[in-house]
Amino acid sequence: MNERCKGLGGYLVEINTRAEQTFMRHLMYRSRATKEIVYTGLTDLGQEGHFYYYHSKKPMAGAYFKRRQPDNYKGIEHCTNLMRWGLNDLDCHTNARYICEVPVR
Ligand SMILES: [Ca+2]
Ligand SMILES: [Ca+2]
Repeated sequence: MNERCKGLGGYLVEINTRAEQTFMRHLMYRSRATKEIVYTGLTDLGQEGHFYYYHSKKPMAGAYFKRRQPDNYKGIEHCTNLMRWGLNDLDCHTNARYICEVPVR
């Protein structure tokens, strides 16, 4: 999915502030994607429990998880999806949509 974002000149979205996360969530709900699973660019693929932005490799800052997440359910949840009350970690092989962030030139 990050490759698809690269094709657009961007990368998987990096949520850097609570306001940005709220904005993303509103976009998602406005597009009626409420039932959709939508990936963000946060992952802990490098080291379990240490979430970072897939594109910039910087540690997670500003974004927030929902209650009781991340739970690394079944030990295979290393990607994240945007939910109403915060982020959730989920299996990176989940068939889902994703948000690309494209810098303005
Ligand atoms: Ca994990
Ligand atoms: Ca989870």
